Amino acid sequence: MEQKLKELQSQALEKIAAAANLKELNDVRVAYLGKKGPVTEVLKGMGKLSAEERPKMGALVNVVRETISKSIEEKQELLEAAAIEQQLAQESIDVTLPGRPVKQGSHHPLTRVAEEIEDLFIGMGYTVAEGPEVEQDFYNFEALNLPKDHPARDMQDTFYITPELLMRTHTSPVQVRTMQKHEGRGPVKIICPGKVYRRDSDDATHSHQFAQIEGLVVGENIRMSDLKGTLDVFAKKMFGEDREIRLRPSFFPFTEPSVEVDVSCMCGGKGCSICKGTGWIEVLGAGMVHPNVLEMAGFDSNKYTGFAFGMGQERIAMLKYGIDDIRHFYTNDLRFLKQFSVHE
Ligand code: FA5
Repeated sequence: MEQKLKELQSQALEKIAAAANLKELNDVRVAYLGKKGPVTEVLKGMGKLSAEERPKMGALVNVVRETISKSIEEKQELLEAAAIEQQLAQESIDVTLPGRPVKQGSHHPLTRVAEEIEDLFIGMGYTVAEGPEVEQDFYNFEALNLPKDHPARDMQDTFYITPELLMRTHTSPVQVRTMQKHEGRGPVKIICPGKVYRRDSDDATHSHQFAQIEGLVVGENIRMSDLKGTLDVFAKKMFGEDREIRLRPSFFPFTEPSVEVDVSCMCGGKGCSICKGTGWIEVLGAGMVHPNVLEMAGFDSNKYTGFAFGMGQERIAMLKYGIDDIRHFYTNDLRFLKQFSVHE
């Protein structure tokens, strides 16, 4: 029996030494020290021994059991330490590695242009006014000298919601609303940025939804020369000090006289593909506010005069940045948008 116990001990110690991880070590513990293990079996056989042999054998079993247990404990400590080492090695952080770049968003080119135009006019004493995109026929047309069935309504093909309610086709209704609020007392000096809608077919220069910025100044002794000077400052600040403007006679029902305003092309007048060889690029419509519009909004047209102008934000951005298709603004192609990022 003594011999058997010694064999068991040396077998167990060998297996403990060979255990590669905590699970294998636990298997050894269960196999040798568990209730059904060989050491327990030996203990069970003690009853057959003589009274002298029993204590000697009992002491030997205890020694074997303790030796195996101790060896398991030592090995367990070693394995646990190794496991911690391994975990630390796996989870270690190299603080000297370069950081991953954080992708930063940026303002949309249209927002940038709108803010630039707004800042420019705020700097000249204008305030920003806003109004609803779903507008009454009265404000969008009638109060702007465009009664029902007026042929000039065809100039702006309209999305109607009901016969009296529509998606505004321009930001001019905000001018009417603001003038009404002034209750006949000047001066009024506002710009109105915002989205507008027209039943235009989408192409390189047209969109069914686009953004306008309109300006309105009403006061005593406001003249056409004030309009011209204001737009000259606008063109130079927006496109460059060397740019000039020219006014061509035009027609809008709400202004009289009315003009189309061109800015000299970046080619310096030689003629290029952008100005189609003319040296000039059309940028906005403008004019002196029609007396009927002033009167309908509650202003005395004998005392007050005013000028107004309206431009498409996309067209201004296209000119400023040399963009050849208005649809780039709406298709959200990151390759396009990133070119306007100030971060990258
Ligand atoms: C008007 O909307 C007038 N309310 C502007 C105005 C205001 C004139 C005050 C006089 C006094 P017009 O329909 O031309 O005018 O539009 C103004 C600008 O909007 C155009 O010069 C153009 O830049 C832009 N625009 C017009 N239609 C579209 C479209 N479908 N897509 C993109 N931009 C457009």
